[in-house]
Amino acid sequence: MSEGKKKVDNRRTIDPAALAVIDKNTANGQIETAYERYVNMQPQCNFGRTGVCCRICLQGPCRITKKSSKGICGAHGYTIVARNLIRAISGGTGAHADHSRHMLYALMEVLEGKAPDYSVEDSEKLKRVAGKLGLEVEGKEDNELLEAVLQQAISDFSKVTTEPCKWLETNVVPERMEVFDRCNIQPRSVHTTIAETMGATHMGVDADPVNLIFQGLKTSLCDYICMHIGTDLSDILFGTPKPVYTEANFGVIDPEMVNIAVHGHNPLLSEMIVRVARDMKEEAEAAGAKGVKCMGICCTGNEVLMRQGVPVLTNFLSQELPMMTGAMDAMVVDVQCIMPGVKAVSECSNTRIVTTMAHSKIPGSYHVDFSEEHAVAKAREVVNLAIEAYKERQGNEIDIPDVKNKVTAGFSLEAIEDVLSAVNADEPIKVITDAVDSGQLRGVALFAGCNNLRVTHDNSQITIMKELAKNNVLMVATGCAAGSAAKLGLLNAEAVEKYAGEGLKEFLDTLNEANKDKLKEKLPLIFHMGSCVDNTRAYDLTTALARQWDVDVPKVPFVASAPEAMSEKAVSIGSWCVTLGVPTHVGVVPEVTGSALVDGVALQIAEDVYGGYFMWEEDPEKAVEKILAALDERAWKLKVHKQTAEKYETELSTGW
Ligand code: NFS
Ligand code: SF4
Repeated sequence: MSEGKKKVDNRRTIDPAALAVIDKNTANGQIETAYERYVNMQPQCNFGRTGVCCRICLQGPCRITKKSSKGICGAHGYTIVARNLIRAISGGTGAHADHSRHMLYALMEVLEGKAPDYSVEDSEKLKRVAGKLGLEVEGKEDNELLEAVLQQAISDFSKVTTEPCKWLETNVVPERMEVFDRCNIQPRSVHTTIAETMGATHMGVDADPVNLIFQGLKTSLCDYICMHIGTDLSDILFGTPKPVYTEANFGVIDPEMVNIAVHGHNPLLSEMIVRVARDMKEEAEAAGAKGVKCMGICCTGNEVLMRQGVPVLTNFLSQELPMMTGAMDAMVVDVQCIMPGVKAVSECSNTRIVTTMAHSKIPGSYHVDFSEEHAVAKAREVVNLAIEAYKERQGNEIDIPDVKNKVTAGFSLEAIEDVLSAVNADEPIKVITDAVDSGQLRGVALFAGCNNLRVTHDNSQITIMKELAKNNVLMVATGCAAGSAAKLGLLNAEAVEKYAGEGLKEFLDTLNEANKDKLKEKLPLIFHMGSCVDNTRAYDLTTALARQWDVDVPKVPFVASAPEAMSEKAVSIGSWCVTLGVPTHVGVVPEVTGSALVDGVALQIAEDVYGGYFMWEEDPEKAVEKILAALDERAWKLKVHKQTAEKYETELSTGW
C-alpha cells in the first residue's frame, strides 16, 4: 500500500465469525466481497445520497445544485426527492407483492390439484384467516374455505373499485381506517396502487411533494396488505410457527455433511429443500458424507428457522463469507437480497450457486427451474447438485470459525399469545399491557430490516438491543435484525441473564414459571417473529395491544427500529409503520435530506396526521435515547389518561 493512502477498512462488522473469515481472506489477498467493494466505492455521490438526482426522463440526470435549483423541466428539489422516495416505496411493495403473489399461485395450484407435493398444513390457521376476513367458516371444508380466502386475496391484489381492502380493514383498528379515509389514502388494491405510483411519478405528472408523499403512504399500505397476505398464506401452507430450538452462525457448518444454504425469501422452495434433504441421507452417505445439512441466510432462512428449526447461517451482509470456509456445497437462491457477488466468491470455493426462479438469475450459475408442479423432483435436483459438489471438495482446505450461539425462535403472534395465556388465559395480551401499566416494562420494540455497510455490520442492531434490554423494553425482531441477534447470542435465555434489566427479567421469569411444563427451554431475550414479510405479525401485536388498551395505535408504547436498513422493502415497511401510527427509528439516513420539506414531512408532519413518524439516527447510543423517549412519552400519556378515565369513570379513549 502506498504511503499516505487511506488504510482500507474492510473490517466493518462485529460478527466474530465474519471477521475471522475476512481477516484470513485479507491475509491471503484473495477474494473481493461487499466489505471491500464498499471501500472501493468511496466516495459515493452526494446528489444520489440526498435524493436530488432525477433520472426519470431521458433529459436527465438532473441534479439540484446552487447553480441549478430546478431540473430541466422545472421540477423543484422537493418534487425530485418525493418522486424518488415513493418510487422506492413502490419498488419495495412490488417485491413483497411478487413474493405473496407466488404464494397465492401456489395455493391456487394446490386447490386445483396441480401441486401434489404441497397441501394445507394448518387448517386451523385457514379457519382463523377466513373468520377474520368475515367469511362463513362453520361447516365448510378446507378447500371451500381456501378458495374463498384466495378469492379475497386476488381481490385485494387487483380490484379496481373503491371499497376497502379486506386485509387492511380486518387487521387494523377502525380508527386507522378513519384516518386513511380522511387523508384519502385508501388503496383500491395492491397492483393498481403500484401502477398509480409509477404513473404519478412519470415525467410531468405530480409535482406536489405532499400529494406525492401521500401517494407513497397509500402504496406503503399496499405493502402491508400484501405482506400480511404472504404471511397468512405461508402459515396456511406450511404451518404457524411455534417455539423451535437451534443454533446460529458459521459454526453450524459441518465439514462432514453436505452443506446447503437456502438464501432469499420464498418458503415455497426452501421448505421443500429442507424436507427433501432429510430424505436424501442415503444418497449423501453414498457420496461419503454423514448426511445433508440445510442452513439459512436472510429471510428464507428465517422462514425455515421459524417452522423447521433450521439453523441460521448468517444474515444479509455476510452472505458471501460462509463459502470461504471451503465447506459450503451449494447456495440455493430464490428472490431478493441476493448479492450477485456470491457468484464470484463461489468460483474460488467450490460452492454451487443454484438459482431457481425464472426472474432471478445470476450469469454463470446453475439454474434449476423450480415449479410447484414438480416441487419435490426439483428440490432433489438441487440437493443432488450439492452432493456432487461435496464429492469434488474432498481434500480441499476447510477452515470454519468455531462461532455459534443457541437460538430459540418461532414466535408467531399465536405462539406469543400461547405463552402469555399461561398467565392470563382469557386476555393473554393483558399480561403485556399490565406490565407496561405497572412500569415493569417500558414498552415494546420491534427490530426489523437489513444490514448496511454505511454503518458497522450488526453493531447498531446489537448495541440498541442490549441497551433496550437493560431498560426493560420487551423486544420482538424479524428479518436480518433478528439474524444479528441470533448470530451474536441474543436469542436465548442466557442473554436474559446477561442483558435484561430487573423489570424485563421479572416479566420473562413470570412467563417461564407459568410455562415450565410447556416450553422446552426458558424464553429468549428477544422474540423472533419471522422473516421480513412477517413484520405484519409484529404489527398484529401492536393492534392487539391497542385493542387491549382500547386506544388507537398512536397511543401504544410500541416503537419500530431498522438500525441497518438497506433495501427498498425496508423503505416501504418503514413507511407503513409510520402510516399505521408507529414511531420508527431508521439507523441509516435515507435519501430524502436533499429536501427540507420532504424530510420535515417524514420527521414531523407525519405525526400530526398519522401519529407515527420517522427518527433518523445513525448513532446507536443516541437512537436508544430517542426510542426510549418515544416509548416513555406514550406510556406516560397512557397512564395519565387511564387515571383520568378511572377517576371520572369514562372510557379510556374518550376525549383523547
Ligand atoms: Ni428485510 Fe432487508 Fe433482505 Fe430480509 Fe434481510 S436484507 S428489508 S431482512 S433478507 S428482506
Ligand atoms: Fe430532469 Fe425533469 Fe427529466 Fe427529471 S423529469 S430528468 S428533473 S427533466
